[in-house]
Amino acid sequence: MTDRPSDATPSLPIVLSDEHRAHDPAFELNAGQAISPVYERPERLDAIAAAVRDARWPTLPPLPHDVSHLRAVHDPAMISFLQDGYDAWRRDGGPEVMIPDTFRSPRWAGGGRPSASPQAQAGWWCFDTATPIVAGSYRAARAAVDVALTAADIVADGAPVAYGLTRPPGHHAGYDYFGGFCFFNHAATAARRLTDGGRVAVLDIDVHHGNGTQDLFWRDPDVLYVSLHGDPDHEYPYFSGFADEVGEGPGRGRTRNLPLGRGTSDVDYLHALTIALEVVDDFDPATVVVSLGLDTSEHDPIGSLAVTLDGLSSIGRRIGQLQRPTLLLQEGGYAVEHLGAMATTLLGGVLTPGG
Ligand code: SP5
Ligand code: ZN
Repeated sequence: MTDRPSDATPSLPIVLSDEHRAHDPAFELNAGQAISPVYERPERLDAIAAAVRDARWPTLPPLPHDVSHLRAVHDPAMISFLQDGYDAWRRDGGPEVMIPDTFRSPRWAGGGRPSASPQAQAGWWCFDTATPIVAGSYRAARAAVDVALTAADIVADGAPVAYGLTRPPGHHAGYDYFGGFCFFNHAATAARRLTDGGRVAVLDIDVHHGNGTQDLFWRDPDVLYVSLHGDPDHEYPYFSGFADEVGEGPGRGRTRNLPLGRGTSDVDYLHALTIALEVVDDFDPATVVVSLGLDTSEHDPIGSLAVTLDGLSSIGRRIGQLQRPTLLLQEGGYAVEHLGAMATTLLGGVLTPGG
């Protein structure tokens, strides 16, 4: 399991588990595609795992963590739904892939409420059609949280940087909702845990706005949320990530959104990243959590930006130049054949910021 670190770059502990493969739905429902390709599939993480093993970075399995960490960021009733809702759906005659077709609108009189039907339960907690649930989804999602918390512990114990290979992703999941291929918000869970050691900045570089992470820390002065993403005027999740969303109450000014235009190239991306990193540095966090989406890539099948491999190297180096304890957690990125090279290139930049 554990490999010798390479001579070329400093060592990077990487936490990974095969449990993610238990989440392997046969299809997704994406807009305008009757039955679409499965973008969020096990091969994504397997590709990154193969590349980091080739790079001879040390890998280690996750340790189980108490559910109290998860309950610090998610409604216990949603955790219960994700644990038991699929079986109830199946007992009720529901098909093998659980995807709701009916969602509550908050404009229904009184806000609406879910009946006892498994259909209602699914449409109550989930906010989109592209997040299929199968028998192993809960197990995979819980394992991803353990991966994130294990990597967080390594940073809390003094490592300058650690990488959690989390799948399914997490940043679209909020306190009492999930969607966007995400079930549990492992970056938020890790950030919450890391506040034991002081202020935490979450830097979200997934191409999609991390609406769940933003919501979870919206009023929190101790956790900064800074995101670079495709402008919601064209990019999922369409309803958040606007530049004027800055947090509220004691958290006002502790949320910063930098929406980017279609086709944004390396130079424009790096310009926005410079601004984002100044905001992070001004906050003076004890720890930085990076929501590491690789779907900013020019090769990504669903992302709208055009970041190159060179760009990812620069992004990594800029993050490394912060010179702060850093926890990297995998989010999106769907160009499977490019993911390994993209991940190792970005990580190489983080480890050798002067290189
Ligand atoms: C974690 C993460 O990256 N979640 C993203 C969820 C995006 N879901 C909507 C995907 C829309 C796909 N549109 C297909 C366009 C094909 N050209
Ligand atoms: Zn994404």
